[in-house]
Amino acid sequence: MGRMIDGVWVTETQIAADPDGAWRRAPSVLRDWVTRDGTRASDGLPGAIASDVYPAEAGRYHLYGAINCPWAHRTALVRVVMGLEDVIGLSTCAPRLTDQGWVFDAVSGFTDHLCGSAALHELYHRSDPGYSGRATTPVLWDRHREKIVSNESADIVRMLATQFGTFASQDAPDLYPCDLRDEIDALSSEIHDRLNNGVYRAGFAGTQEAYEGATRDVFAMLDALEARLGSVAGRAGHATDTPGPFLHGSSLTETDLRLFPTLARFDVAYHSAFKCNLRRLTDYPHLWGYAKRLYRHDGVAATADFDIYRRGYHSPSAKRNPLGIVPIGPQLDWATP
Ligand SMILES: N[C@@H](CCC(=O)N[C@@H](CS)C(=O)NCC(=O)O)C(=O)O
Repeated sequence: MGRMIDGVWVTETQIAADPDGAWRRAPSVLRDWVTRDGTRASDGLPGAIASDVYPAEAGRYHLYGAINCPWAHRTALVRVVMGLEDVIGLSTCAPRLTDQGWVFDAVSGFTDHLCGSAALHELYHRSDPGYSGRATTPVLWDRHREKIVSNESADIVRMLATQFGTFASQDAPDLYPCDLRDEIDALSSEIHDRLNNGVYRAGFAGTQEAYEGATRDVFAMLDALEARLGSVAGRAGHATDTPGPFLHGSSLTETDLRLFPTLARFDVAYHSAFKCNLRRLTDYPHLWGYAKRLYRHDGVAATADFDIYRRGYHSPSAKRNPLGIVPIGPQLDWATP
């Protein structure tokens, strides 16, 4: 692993926990926007944090991700669910972090077929030769200006869900409908803090106390989601009396696509590699059924690779898995309803 300092890659040997033992995710710093017409005022986007805006165009933008990265996964999911595969290109880094961070590897088929980079940090440098910060996936790249538009997955999800409507498939869902926006924002943010990022706080914790706090958060959130999916009461205030099949009722939304990557990795990776082991996803009947339903949604299965998750999260790590031994299970049946 490493980071960029003044445009130069510097290797690091360990992920640092804070002195209190808690692990804190560094905030994303590249947060410009693609908007429908290239203007700042665009429906669906949060306040004007962007210093620059770009117009939505077919063939102009390219996503960089990694199969094992859950943040990249959510952007890949929105891309397929909206039918934007021919509009926004995709290059995938090799599914392992090296001392050069994320790298490409032609031999195993993970190439940057747009810019021909050997490592993702080269793109950060190309975008801004003075960049300082982490070189994370996902990245939304503008081919015209040769710049990174954004390296924040939540923003990329929102842009793809709301600003590319002209180019999306005719039956693309409205992933951020006006009447559910407050509810979507509130639930997505809670899931982010307690679960999406909670598993990392558990896995990278530097003390017993920090680990226990994070793990209890993870399971409190899973318990709440199980109850929500299983009862009408969980959706109080929403104008439907039919539970599910999605978190906000009958239609698929951003929140579902932000949750799925964490559920997909839970039993094969987080349960053992991050010690999130009070329960398994398969112990939650509603959540497990819901996760499998999402998996069967058009295009979703092709974005998931459980074997890569299992091997990636159990790769050698001085702190968590010094011998690099990879568990052989569990074997899960995602395909059967
Ligand atoms: N806030 C970012 C976080 C992305 C992130 O942490 N990605 C991880 C991979 S799962 C990464 O690239 N880590 C490398 C690093 O931190 O140097 C987002 O949601 O887009």
